Amino acid sequence: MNVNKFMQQLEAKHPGEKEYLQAVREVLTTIQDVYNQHPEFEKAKIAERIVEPDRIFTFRIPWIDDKGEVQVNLGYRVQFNNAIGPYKGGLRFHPSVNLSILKFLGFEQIFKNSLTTLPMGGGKGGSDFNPRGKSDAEVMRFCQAFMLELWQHLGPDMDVPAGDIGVGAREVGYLFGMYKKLKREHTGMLTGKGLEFGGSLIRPEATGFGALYFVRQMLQHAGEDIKGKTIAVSGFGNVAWGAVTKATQMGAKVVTISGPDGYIYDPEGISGEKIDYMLYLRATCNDVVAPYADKFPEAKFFAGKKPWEVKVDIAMPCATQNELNGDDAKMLVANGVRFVAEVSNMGCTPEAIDLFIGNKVIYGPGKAVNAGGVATSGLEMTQNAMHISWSAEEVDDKLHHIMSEIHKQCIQYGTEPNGYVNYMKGANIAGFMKVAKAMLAQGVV
Ligand code: 2IT
Repeated sequence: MNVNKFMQQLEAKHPGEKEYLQAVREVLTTIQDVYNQHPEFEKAKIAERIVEPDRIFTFRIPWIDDKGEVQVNLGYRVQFNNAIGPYKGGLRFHPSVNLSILKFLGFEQIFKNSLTTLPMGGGKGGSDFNPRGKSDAEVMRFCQAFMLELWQHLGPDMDVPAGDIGVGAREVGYLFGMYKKLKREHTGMLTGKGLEFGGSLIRPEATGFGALYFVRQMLQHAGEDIKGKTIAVSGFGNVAWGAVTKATQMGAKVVTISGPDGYIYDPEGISGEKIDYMLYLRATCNDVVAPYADKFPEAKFFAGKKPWEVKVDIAMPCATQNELNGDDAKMLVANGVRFVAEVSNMGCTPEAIDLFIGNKVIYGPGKAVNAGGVATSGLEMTQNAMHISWSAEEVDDKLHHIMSEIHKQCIQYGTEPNGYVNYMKGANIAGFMKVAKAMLAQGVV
């Protein structure tokens, strides 16, 4: 496989799908050497097959708003690869959603899910619907219309969606309700459900908690302690909240959060009632973090800026793809950042990643760092299949164990001769090998 030639052909087939092409190029570039040592992969055209989804559903979602007007959104489900388990991955409801974004997310999900050690394939879906500013009744009608189209393609052993940006417990509840009615079955075909109807304890916290378990291991492996370290976090949603909560419990100091309006710098650290206030800000649904600085005067708000200009030991993007670019990386490196852990999917641009690796900053890619979310979804599937529920402690123990296993795989495949760990390479190779071997064993299908 020659990556440049391969990418030229792929680009000709899918012109303009820039996030998807970016995600594919990153994976193929890092696995190229290993791939070329396995002629059986080339012979079975594993690369050509793994970059194309098994199938994609796109559909129109008509619904009626509170004024009685008809609204039309677009819906998607990308069933990317089910070689190692049923399609698994979240639904994103956000006005920016398009096929390229869902294909990049679905592609990443294949390798992430493989890393979790659990039997889950890769998928992703969503809509350009914006839940912000909508009433509960509107969100419910939209979710029902979405599920009316998709339900026949979902099931606990077929395809198991969950939340992502814009899809939380409320949306999952409405989606589940409609599925259950249409299918006349109560099965674990969605994760992130309410605790009363099959949800798992720790699922809401899992992405952020898992990320910190992983970051602590990255530091330990480099001979450092997370206690006392300063962290810049972006975003202020569910994932950022989990990350800030666990980082603070571990004795680190989180000094930033951000929203579309700018970022907050709190030199005293975001802890205690300030973490609760993040939840309040989110619940007001105005998509702003500025009010934090009015409530806590020791903090400062920087309008229209990103938190990457602050001097910290660890940077943790927790918002969305490509939120940390080359210029941001230059500032972080100049300010002596030691670790970057992506909690958002593909949070860093390729230029930023090159700068981090080139400067020996230890960089953890989203598919390893944020895998605790989907891993706990996998644990929810297991509990549903067994018709039991585990205690918070049991789930948290399993989450710990899974994050350690992911870290181990990154070390195994990503350690360079000089001892530097290229976590991106490690995660991509480890994630890929398992899926590729499964595809080989299953023949040309
Ligand atoms: O990006 C992700 O891994 C998620 N949004 C969670 C997916 C899941 O199935 O729990």
